[in-house]
Amino acid sequence: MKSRILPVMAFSFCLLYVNSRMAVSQNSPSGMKIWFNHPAVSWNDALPVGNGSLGAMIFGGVEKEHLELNESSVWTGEPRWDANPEALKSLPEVRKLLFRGKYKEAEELAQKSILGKKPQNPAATYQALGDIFLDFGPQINLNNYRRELDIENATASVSYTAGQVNYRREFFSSAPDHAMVIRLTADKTGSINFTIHLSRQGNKATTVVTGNEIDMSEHIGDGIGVKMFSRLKLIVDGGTTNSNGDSLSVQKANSVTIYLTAATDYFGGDPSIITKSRLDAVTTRSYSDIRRDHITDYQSFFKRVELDLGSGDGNYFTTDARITAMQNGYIDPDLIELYYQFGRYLLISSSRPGGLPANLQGIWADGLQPPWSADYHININIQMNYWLSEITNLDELQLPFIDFIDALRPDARRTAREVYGMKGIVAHYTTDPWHFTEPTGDIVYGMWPMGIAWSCQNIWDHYLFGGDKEYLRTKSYPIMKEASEFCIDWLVVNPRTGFLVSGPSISPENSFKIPGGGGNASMVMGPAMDHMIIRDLLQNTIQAGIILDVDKPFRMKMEKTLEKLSPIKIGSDGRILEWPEEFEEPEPGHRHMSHLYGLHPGNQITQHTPELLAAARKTIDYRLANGGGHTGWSRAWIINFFARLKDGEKAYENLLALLKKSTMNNLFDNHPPFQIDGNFGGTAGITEMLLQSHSGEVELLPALPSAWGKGHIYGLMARGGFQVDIDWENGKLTKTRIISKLGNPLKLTYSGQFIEMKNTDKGKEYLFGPDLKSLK
Ligand code: FUC
Repeated sequence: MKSRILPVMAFSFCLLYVNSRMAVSQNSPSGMKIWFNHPAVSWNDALPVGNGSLGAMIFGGVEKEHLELNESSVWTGEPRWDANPEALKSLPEVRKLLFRGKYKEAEELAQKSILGKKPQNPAATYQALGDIFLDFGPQINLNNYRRELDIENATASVSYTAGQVNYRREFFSSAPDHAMVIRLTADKTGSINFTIHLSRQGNKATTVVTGNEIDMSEHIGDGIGVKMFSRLKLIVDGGTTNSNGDSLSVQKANSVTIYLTAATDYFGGDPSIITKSRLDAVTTRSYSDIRRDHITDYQSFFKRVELDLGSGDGNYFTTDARITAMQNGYIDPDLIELYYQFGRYLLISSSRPGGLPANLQGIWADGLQPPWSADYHININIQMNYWLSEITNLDELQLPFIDFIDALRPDARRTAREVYGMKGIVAHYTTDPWHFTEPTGDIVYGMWPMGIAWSCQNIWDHYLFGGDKEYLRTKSYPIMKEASEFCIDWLVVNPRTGFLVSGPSISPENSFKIPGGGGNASMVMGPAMDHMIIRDLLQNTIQAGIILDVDKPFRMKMEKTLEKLSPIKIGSDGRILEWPEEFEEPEPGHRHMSHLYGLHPGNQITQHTPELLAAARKTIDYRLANGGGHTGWSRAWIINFFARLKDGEKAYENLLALLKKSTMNNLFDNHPPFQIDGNFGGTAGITEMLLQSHSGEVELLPALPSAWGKGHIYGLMARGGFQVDIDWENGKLTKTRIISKLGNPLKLTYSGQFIEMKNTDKGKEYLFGPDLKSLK
């Protein structure tokens, strides 16, 4: 494989290199392409495509191509009730012990009598759908190899020259046609020869070859799980096709198009029928029509936002080279643009209305037992998955998350009633497509009843950005109301302070040293984050009730509760208190920063609460000084924190750290292992640096770093239904265009300037200059 010599202009760029093999460039800028000059060395290096539910990781092997397939509902397990029958009667005792500071005793009792046990072996888990292997046999005189993902069109390709023939493979997963599509071409007729397999790890699937079709099915999880079915069909132009056992062989073809459809019985229906009707439909259409419709569909989401941060040489090099260069200090604004849009690409490819939400790995998981079962952790991870959806103009893509939380309600109502004897709905740190909500696992992560309450912040935002009152009435408000009902029943008076506190509960996954010795504990009466989440929830539910003009008595009850809810406290060292008392911290650089929820994604700590803002600053500086931000999602959250602290330099510094320390060569976020929340949180963080609207006004360029002297971002959304375009030069606003989608009043601020428009006209655009004076 011969590689291109480095263009002189990028010499300085290459000085940063240790590994010349990667220093391959091209004449045109990469733009919105992630590309490599070698096949994937592992799953983490492969390239993701997806249509919201059906996806693949493409490895790009020349002699042997591998696509690891995923379908978002391929889950083992089943609906179960694993609640601890002792919980209801043990709760008061646990609370008493905690109020008396008997942390160890309280945890032993709660672990034994409140937390249930989920079957661990096997645990319900998300699994890969299967694998497509294309065996092309030995290739000679290999040259010009290129593997790329074009996130402008959501298409991937592999191209190379072998034996004087130029070969090309194109891949995409079409949402309109519910099919994965692979197109093989060559610039010499009769040159395409390969054998194709469709298989599944674990060797329990049944594969049947009929004509030019391979069908694969399995009732996964040894019958405890979904029934899955997938169909692969070849449309071959020229040459011959033969079946040999469980594979098909194609000889001397001019071109081949491969279609794959897949489904499970998770949403009901017979997957063999669903896949057949989809396959029959797509194979009657021409490849060019299918490709055109796929791109049109995808771009209807992608093209809504455009980011330009200026340009550099890095744009001409392979993506892995650029990541290495950035790790060596090279500044590559185009790579940040690519990373930004990759976050949006991943959401469009892993979350579509009517489907399951993006899980811990979106839809892309390797094998039959991915980390954390690639489930739905709702103690930061899935909420973070959707932080970018509204602000980067992809609001429809949040609907699967809201539908999912809605679907938890029957179980969540039972958990509230039977585990705690309370009204409303409750869920804990994680769940899965079987919708379990009861408290399980270990205290340090399991004894936390705020999963749904937190998710309601995303749900309320969907209304604030879109203004869809009917959706609020029929979907969002009912969820928020029931979540509020639980929180009101859950809160108890702290006999020492008289305030209402939440507990037994934890500051997610963090511990403290028990005063006076006795080791570490994590469960208390009154972790700061719970109160911030509950304050948000009740305030938002009251607002929603006012907008819908419903439930006045219940609103008053919520008001009363808010008056007595334990306030945010600042400790003697000026930091926000994470727990009710100033405990020593065994892990001061802990990845979770739950007590900063009020700064982000909440809006209780803003420029309008300067004392709390200063305390939040101290809190984040302390975390970072002790090694904080060491997981991808944790670093992504820190970018959002510094954006909300209006510190563009620190936000930028942490963005570079995210790319240098927690991003793989294919731009996947690295927890480690691969975890998608960091990608989504990173894109949300960049957006928060350029536009904010959480504290009652639309704020332009709140945290613009000096590194981004000139640029623009178009098509962002702000609460109140404002679409915002921003241009800047020399680090200063030059102009902004604001379209009022809902006709709401507009409060606009930039660099200390402020204007207010008591009325805006629905659909009308408003242009403002750097002084916020109207340009019209
Ligand atoms: C929470 C986090 C971990 C990981 C897991 C999926 O438990 O604390 O870091 O992200 O979710």
